[in-house]
Amino acid sequence: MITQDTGVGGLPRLTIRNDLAEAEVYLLGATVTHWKPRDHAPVLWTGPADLYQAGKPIRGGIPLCLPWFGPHADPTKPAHGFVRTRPWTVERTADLPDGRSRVKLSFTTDAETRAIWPHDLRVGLTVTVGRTLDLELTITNTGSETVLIGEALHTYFAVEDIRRTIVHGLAGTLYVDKVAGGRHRQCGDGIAFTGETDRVYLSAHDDCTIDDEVGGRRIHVKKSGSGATVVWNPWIAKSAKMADFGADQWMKMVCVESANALDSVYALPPAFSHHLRCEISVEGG
Ligand code: TA6
Repeated sequence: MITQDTGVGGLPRLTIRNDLAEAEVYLLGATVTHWKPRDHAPVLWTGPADLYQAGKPIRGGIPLCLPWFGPHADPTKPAHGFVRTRPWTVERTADLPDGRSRVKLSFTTDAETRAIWPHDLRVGLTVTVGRTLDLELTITNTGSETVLIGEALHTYFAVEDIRRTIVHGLAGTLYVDKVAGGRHRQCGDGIAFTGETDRVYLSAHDDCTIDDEVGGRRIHVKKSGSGATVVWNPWIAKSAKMADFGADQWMKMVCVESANALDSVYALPPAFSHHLRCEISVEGG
């Protein structure tokens, strides 16, 4: 069953319930804020819901970074682009014969966005909710010039304790260590967390697994159309400076983001489309 209702902060939301799972998607930025497969704990982390506000990015869930990832060279432009703070439109909803539910939302650039970024895109997000959470982000260049696109499914995963969580799948991959001034380093076998961690893994096309030891579960992240994987935990001091993060929540989350950033930013010619896909599944817990 798929309904549109009013969520936190009076914001419009799609609520999805079927025999396999439940989920919520806010029309603000087409942000998936909740996915809970039956017999599992919620998989996505979100900050204090009472802070959701139109025009502001939702802290947590799966914010969409587009048409750039990270800060813009022009500091007057919003970090991670403008798509995650704009209202999206519900195009279609459907309960599928196999028991899953699917919703499609869309966003089109307009005069306001052109004032920030003088190009035109049509963006679609298709979310399929079942034993897995499947996302497909489709970007179509509706303008007359080739554009450079950076993007990310900026996914916040819920873990019981980041200090006993390991991310696997990036062994040997080069990464940009944003905590060490952007130095390039090579990844060891697994990523353990002992402090603020903010890394962009380059030429990272492989699947990842988040091993949440205390939660007794492994979250699998499969992706295509993404050349970078971003791993982030703000740890204590940085999260304390974020009003929308929540006290002591740094322990309860890790971002593993399917992205195109730095060397995987791509050129999108007029009338061409790009698809970034991600499938999330859970084992245990
Ligand atoms: O993806 C990691 C990152 O780029 C971090 O550097 C941090 O800025 C995080 O995104 C959150 O960004 P936001 O603009 O949502 O606070």
